[in-house]
Amino acid sequence: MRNTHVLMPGPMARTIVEQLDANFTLHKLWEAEDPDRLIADNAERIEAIATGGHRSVDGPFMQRFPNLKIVANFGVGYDTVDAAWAGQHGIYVSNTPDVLTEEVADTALGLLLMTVRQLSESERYLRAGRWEKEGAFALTKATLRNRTVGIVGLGRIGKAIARRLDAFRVPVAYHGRSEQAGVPYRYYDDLKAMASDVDILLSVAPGGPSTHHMISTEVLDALGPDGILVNVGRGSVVDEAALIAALKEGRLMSAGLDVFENEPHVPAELMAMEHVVLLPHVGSASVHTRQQMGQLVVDNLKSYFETGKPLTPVAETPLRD
Ligand code: NAP
Ligand code: 8YV
Repeated sequence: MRNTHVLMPGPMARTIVEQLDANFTLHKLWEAEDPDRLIADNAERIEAIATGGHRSVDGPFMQRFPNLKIVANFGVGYDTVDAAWAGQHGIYVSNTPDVLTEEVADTALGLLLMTVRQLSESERYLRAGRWEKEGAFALTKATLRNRTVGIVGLGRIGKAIARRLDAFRVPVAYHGRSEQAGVPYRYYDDLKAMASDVDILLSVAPGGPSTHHMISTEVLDALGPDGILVNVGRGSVVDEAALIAALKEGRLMSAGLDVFENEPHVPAELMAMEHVVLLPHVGSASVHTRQQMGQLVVDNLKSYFETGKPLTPVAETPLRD
């Protein structure tokens, strides 16, 4: 494999870089003085791309490498890779499912509780010395008691979130393109109908054209003035301008967001809202889980070049015989 050339467009975790450096001929595009020259000089040789999901790996980019065989994505979400184009051109795309599921579900529950009970705001109140000077923090209007959560995208992570909510004795409903077998939760084929019936909408749906702005003004208005939106999926799923307007106008009570439309930019209007909880895309961000994700990126590449098959190809590029 030492003669196999791998392109890394942007920086990735040290363990990935070290292992790829040890096993392959690795080209670090972001370190090149002249990236276009590096690509032109090595285009024929490059057979794999390892990407952290921060740079778009689209058709025109992949097309520059005539012998490209596989794109290994760090992250279960691969909306920055044009997997459909890759599939049509016989190129595998792999992602990092399962190894992050429980971590992201933990984060989702943390964010849900922080939002419902205004825990960030109440901690800031204490740290500002206001508890001593002004007395107890105001009672929160929201609660998880007698409330229902509607999950958008009951996949691997959605199911792990639902299991946690079962333990909290919070009823769960869900929306997706198809009904899931063997789950006890109520299915809605219509997102707006689910939003009207639940108190909290929790999105863990993937990004990409099919989910773009799926959580719209209409859906937020169906959730209503006592409603709360939590998003740990992708920022593009929510119409962020519509969300800001709904929060400002009191048509929605609050939001807890780990993901944004234009990361790492977070709109100033959201920053100014004390009760809204904003996290910097930390769903999977523990040393333990990021190491497992990084190892799976390396193992996908090694498996492909040893056996002809990656370990975890995405749906658009299924295993071939
Ligand atoms: P998964 O198992 O593939 O689940 C995705 C779910 O979304 C499925 O239930 C799917 O159901 C549903 N879905 C897909 N397209 C849809 C559409 N157009 N409309 C409605 N529902 C749709 O993926 P996962 O492992 O749970 O990960 C889910 C997503 O979480 C990732 O794609 C990523 O974007 C995000 N994520 C975020 C973080 C973070 O740090 N915040 C970390 C990891 C993952 P149907 O096929 O039935 O529609
Ligand atoms: C990562 C994620 O932080 O797996 C995903 O889809 O969103 C996160 O686990 C991200 O992919 C790293 O770029």
